[in-house]
Amino acid sequence: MRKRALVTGATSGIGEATAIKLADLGYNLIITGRRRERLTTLQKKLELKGVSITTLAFDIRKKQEVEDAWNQLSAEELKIDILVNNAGLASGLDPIHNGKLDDWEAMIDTNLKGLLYISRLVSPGMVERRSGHIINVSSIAGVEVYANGNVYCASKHAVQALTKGMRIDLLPYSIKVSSISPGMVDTEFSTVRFHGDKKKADDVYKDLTPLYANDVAEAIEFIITRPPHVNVNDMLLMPTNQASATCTHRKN
Ligand code: NDP
Ligand code: 8X3
Repeated sequence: MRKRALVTGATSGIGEATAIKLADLGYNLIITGRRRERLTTLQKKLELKGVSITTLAFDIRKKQEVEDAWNQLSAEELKIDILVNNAGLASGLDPIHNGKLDDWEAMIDTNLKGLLYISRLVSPGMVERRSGHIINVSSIAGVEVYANGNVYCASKHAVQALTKGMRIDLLPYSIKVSSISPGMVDTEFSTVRFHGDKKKADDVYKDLTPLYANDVAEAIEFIITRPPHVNVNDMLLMPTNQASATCTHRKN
């Protein structure tokens, strides 16, 4: 029987690439995000690979929406082997004294509370079955702090702490918990961070070769294909042109 994975934030970037990778590996999938049409388009594309795809459109910040979506799943669909907690964003890049409360709430509610809502729903089934693997998409921002990254970095540091906490709590049930911490990945991330300012977003990746979403999906493939006795606790994955959160090598 095919295994099933749930990928949050599959409507673009790392989540979409991971969903494609998991479908190629033969996983049935539950894919989530707010943009319903994108989920449907991806569903049609992935079903051609012969796997079963369930789409759930909800705003992960809204506890009731998450629970209502979860309650739509069949008993079969509730058996989730792999959870990829990927949905997340940076909103704004301002010093702490100028930060926008709406940006801060969006990041904390999505990156932290959203991840918790989903994990709270999925993990009891894993505990019951004594198996499963949770992969939290963290960031170099969960390892380092950079100027004006304050709340985004705090949210990803919290993801790192939660990953460690989950690993300890789920240890008796043979459930693996991993995080992956990428540096710059060219997705919609920077366009979202700069509230749609494409020029500012493009400048982030200017004159260097960033990671692409598929690079992260391939790393997630590595993490989930280790033998049962091996767990990757955290994988820090950087572009060759980036040595740390703030140290990049640009061609010009
Ligand atoms: P994208 O903006 O391309 O993708 C973000 C995904 O998260 C989308 O599918 C989006 O779906 C979903 N999402 C965001 N907010 C919500 C919400 N409120 N409810 C439901 N889904 C939501 O960015 P990335 O692929 O780059 O980001 C994926 C993860 O990777 C994030 O956690 C990010 O912090 C992390 N990351 C990114 C890096 C980068 O440089 N790009 C580097 C390190 C980590 P929709 O809008 O349809 O709701
Ligand atoms: C995204 C990468 O460097 O903008 O998490 O924090 S960075």
